[in-house]
Amino acid sequence: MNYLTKCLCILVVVPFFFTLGHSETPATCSVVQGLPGLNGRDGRDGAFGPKGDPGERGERGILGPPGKVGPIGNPGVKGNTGVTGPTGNKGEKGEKGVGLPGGQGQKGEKGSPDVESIKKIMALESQIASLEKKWSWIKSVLLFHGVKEEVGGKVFVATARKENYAIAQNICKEVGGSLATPRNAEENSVLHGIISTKGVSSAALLDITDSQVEGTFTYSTGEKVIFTNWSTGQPDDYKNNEDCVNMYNNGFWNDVSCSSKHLVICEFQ
Ligand SMILES: [Ca+2]
Ligand SMILES: [Ca+2]
Repeated sequence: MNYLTKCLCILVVVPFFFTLGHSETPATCSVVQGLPGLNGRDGRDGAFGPKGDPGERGERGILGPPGKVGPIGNPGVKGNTGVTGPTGNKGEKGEKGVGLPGGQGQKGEKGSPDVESIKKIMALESQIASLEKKWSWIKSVLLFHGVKEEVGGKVFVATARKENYAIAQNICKEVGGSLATPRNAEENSVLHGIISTKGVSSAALLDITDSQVEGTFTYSTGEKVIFTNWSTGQPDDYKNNEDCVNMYNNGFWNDVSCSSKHLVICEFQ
């Protein structure tokens, strides 16, 4: 019996069996035990069921890739002016620029003399005033005593006073001169001429001394004398107390005590 025959027998016998089973008189039928059939094919898919309830919210997924750049939006409303920021640091010094020469300026006003010129003028005015004073004094000396002699660039002026060396020096210094001091034979002769008019016993002090080093005569400036006209036997430093010098009315010199008083004759140059 092939497979198809077996299937047909089963389809015929089984319904018949059930029919007999419900009758009041059981029928008899020989039953032939067949072989088990093969598994049938899968049935058709059923209809779709109703939509289920939404599931619980899942965990946040990983950030996806950036999307495309969207279109440019409309410009926003202009904001308020912000607060002024702090002053920035000073920038570095720039390079020296090259400027164009400027135009010629306007003519300036007449200026005043500079300070140095004013000082020189004031100094000259002071000197002139001093010379005028000195000249006035000389004229008065000449007016009252009438004795003056000029030799080279030097002028000898005799006073009527007799003083010691220190006072005689001051008298002449106060009027801008110094004690008479012949530095050559010609000056010595001129001074001699003045003294000779004052009497045979007259003598005039000279601006010469050996008070620093005995026997070494110098002018009051400290310079060593360059001309002398000592009288015979002089200088003798009599009693070790003769450090000043005078001129006799014969024109010769003698060392004398500085405290002794003699004619005061000044010289100017
Ligand atoms: Ca002496
Ligand atoms: Ca002497």
